[in-house]
Amino acid sequence: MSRITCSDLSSKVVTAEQAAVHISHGDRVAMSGFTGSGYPKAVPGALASQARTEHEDGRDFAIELWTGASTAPELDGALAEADAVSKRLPFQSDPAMRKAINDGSTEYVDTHLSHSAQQAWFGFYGNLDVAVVEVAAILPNGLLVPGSSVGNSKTWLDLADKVILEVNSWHPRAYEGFHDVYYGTRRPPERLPIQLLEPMQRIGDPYLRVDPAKIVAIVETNAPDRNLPFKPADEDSTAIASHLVDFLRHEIRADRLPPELLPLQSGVGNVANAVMGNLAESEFEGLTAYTEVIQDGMLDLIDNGKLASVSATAFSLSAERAADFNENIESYKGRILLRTQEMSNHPEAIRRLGVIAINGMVEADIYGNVNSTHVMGSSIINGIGGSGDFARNAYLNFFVSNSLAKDGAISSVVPFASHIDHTEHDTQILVTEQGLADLRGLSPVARARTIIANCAHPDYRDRLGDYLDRAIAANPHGRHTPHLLGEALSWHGNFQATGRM
Ligand code: 0RQ
Repeated sequence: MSRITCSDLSSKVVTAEQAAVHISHGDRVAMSGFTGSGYPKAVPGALASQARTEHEDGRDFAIELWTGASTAPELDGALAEADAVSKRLPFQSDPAMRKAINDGSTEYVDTHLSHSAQQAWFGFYGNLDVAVVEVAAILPNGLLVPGSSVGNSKTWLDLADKVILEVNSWHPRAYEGFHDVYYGTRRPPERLPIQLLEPMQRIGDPYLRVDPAKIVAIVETNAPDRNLPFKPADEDSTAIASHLVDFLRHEIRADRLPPELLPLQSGVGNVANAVMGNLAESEFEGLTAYTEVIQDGMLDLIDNGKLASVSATAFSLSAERAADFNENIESYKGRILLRTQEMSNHPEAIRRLGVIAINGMVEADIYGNVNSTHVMGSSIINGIGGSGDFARNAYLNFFVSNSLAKDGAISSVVPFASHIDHTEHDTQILVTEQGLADLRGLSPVARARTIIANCAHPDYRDRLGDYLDRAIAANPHGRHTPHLLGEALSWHGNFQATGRM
């Protein structure tokens, strides 16, 4: 049965190539999609071909590209390879897009994921010309059923002058009822409190709305989401997960956490997935999650009954897990709710609910400043994503990483972070396979001693201790956060000069 049951809109169905013609050089184009889910599958490729033809004919063709978060090779990859993106925001993880950003051909505005929708509303990014949004179905009354992500789709549909819809029948039709789209957003000073008092509370509508007059094209597809495989948990990620879970037990014994914990947030990546795996084998019961992304590990926790419910904005599943979910979607109804990313990452909700946030990092310095985004201070990996939204507002926040990278040539604990996404004021608990540093309530030098002793790899521990001791000795009037300024970034310099820190 057709997924487009609105007779007024059926006449707008065209090919992806015909739809892409509505996008012009210089347009600001916002697309759906979050961590490889719910992004348009056909129009971006057609747009990339259009850009190549324009370039071959000697004309410029590039758009500004906004999304929810990361997408996939068919979107970020295709457009970056066609040299068709002048500016990108708010988050990406595609190798071709990353290369274009790092070689300076695409500008990148790396934004907190809770900020992107409101900053677009405030007009900080300029007028939005076109929205390209994937959905699972269009209802007879013109309302839209989202698929595997909500992300920023609501805002893009509201703000864009023109709308192109992709209706993807790969998403189960039974997605109807899995979403909560908040329509109470106002600009200051008219803003109201967000009345979200528990993770699964509905505060919006199950559907996306769109003004039918703005719809210029509808494209039908049947194509899977990106679906990345996960590495099986290795010794290091298992060690990180077990330090973290032991710490949660310790907090329960100290009466700082209830036995069913507080709502969990888990970032993207293999370590985050391994932590969920460890929880699945633990004694915890009745857990909840208020997070951005649902990875395989969270579905496993639901399946084995440990996790009662999850509020998120998107899935990010392996191909096998996505196929299994699509087949058994009915059994998850009422236990999974997908919200706009404005709400899944809302500081007010995160702080009120008391979320426990777990995110990956690239490196931390001895004082606890965390770099989540840049290699050697200059090259972006992905972006800050939601890590800042959650870390600053969480009840407890953890940053996790191996203590070494690149076969031991790099220490992930350094004298000074080469780029700072989360300042020492925001980071509470660092975890590596070596151990866990609880920084709550510690002054900078005490934090440094704890991080060096508990998290740094033994190969680098003595040198970090020596740096700290010499920094204290050299700064008789600067012993609060002492540094040797000429040496603070020398470890990164060593790596660039010799291939080892
Ligand atoms: O590079 O693949 O070339 O070897 O960085 O590192 O160890 O695989 O770690 O997959 O957990 O990702 C911070 C990137 C960690 C991720 C980051 C190199 C390492 C490897 C990846 P290779 P790992 P993970 C909610 C939360 C920001 C967004 C976020 C991230 C690559 O967690 O993007 O938190 N976070 N969102 O070799 C140089 C170091 C390094 C290093 C690792 N110290 N120096 N390179 N690498 N440490 C979700 C969303 O917001 C959508």
